[in-house]
Amino acid sequence: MTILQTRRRFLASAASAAALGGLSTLLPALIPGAVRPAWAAAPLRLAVERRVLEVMGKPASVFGIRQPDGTSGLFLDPGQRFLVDLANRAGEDAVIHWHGMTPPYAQDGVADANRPLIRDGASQGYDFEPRPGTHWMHSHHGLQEQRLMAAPLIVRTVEDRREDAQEVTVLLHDFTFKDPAEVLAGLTGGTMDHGDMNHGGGHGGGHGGAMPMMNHSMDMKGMGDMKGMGGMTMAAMDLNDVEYDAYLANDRTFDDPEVVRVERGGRVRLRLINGATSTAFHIELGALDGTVVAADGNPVQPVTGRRFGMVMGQRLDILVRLPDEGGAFPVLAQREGERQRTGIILATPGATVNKVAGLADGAAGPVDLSLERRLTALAPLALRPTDAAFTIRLTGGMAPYVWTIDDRPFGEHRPLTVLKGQRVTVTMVNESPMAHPMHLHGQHFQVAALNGTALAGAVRDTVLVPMNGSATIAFDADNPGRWPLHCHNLLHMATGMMTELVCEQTI
Ligand SMILES: [Cu+2]
Repeated sequence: MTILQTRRRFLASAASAAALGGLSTLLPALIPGAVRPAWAAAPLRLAVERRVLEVMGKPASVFGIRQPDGTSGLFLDPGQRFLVDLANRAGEDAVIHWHGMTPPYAQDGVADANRPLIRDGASQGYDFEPRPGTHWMHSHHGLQEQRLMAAPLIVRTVEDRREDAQEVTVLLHDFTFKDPAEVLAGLTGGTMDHGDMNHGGGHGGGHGGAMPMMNHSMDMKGMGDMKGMGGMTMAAMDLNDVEYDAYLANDRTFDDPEVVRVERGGRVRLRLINGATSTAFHIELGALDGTVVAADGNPVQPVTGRRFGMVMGQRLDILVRLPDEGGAFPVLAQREGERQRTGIILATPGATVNKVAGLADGAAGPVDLSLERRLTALAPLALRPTDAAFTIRLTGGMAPYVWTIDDRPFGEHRPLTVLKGQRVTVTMVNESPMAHPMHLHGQHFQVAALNGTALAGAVRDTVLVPMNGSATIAFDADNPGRWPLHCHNLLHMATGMMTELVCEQTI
């Protein structure tokens, strides 16, 4: 570990953190009803609310993040500012993280010593320059994300407007009728004290399956033999922690899927968001050829194919062209290691829309790095020497169900401390028995190495670190603050797999 911190700098950063924290006291000026100059743009209004969703014919109480007209999430036009008033009507305290945005630290939507939760009934204002691309928003508190406290956050560019493609946004999710806290307790054996990580559940409208896959404890006995095997058989047994009741695409299953009307011969830009808490998906385009044009909102050199992996937290923008003769074209998302799938259907006028089975004929393999290796950023990092290089180990396991970084759960973590302006690399070595989608807040990074092989990969904010594998990310630390670096498997994060990148303001 490289630590270039001095006491003086630490004090300076503490002062700046206090100043950043103080920003929240300025934010209520954006709340509706507050006095603001007549020339100022009105903030967009979003509310965190409860809603009833019907899943497989049964009602379920979930959350939503909606505009007054019912639109889920936000769609910003080129040049539009992220000027938002967020009202919490969830019936409990909450905080919403703007996943993919790189706002000032105080507005990132994570609660900590400097940034309080939004109390039930209270509002919070946000005002920053949004980052273009396909992003999303979700709770960063307790297990609320498992109850769909999540929505798209799309920031369009002038180029998007020019490309003459219909925009189709799909938010994927894994759904359980169970109280998420019960699901987690089933994994931990109920022995863990989850502290305040247990908020937000307990409102399911039914009593579905969601059985934790306790065969993992059996798998773990073979752990010592797993290294170096690299075999699909062992890997396949360790892909999923939880059996969910349903997999959703824009809140729906293939029992009653969303059918999007598209034009014969038309172009569609799929904005796909893996908003599942604990499920990686294979996107399957069937008869359509797809071209990946952005990863986590950042343009990449075009990569064509019909099958693309996406881990939790990640986004892919895929361009497809409908045939001139038209038809109905499912866009499938199949759960890794399994047969379950969800998705939407693109249909041209008059097309016959056949039922799509919720189970594929065969099980999918694991989501691996095959797409990641093919991706190259259109706007890569400049070449320059590294100032601070860190290596962290992804640790923990199923029995007990505790996931950690360098064998330390969040709270006992050792922050990675850098100075603003430094070129930083972080190598994440997975020594645990599962894959982890690792997400960094506050800045995007370029994928610089996979399993020890250097590459100039995609610019992203979430990267898969496979079992027995490693990933190196590189970025220029340009956003002062304490930024979470964590696994985007919610259950892994909730049991400890999180640390912080502390970017200190230089004097
Ligand atoms: Cu994980």
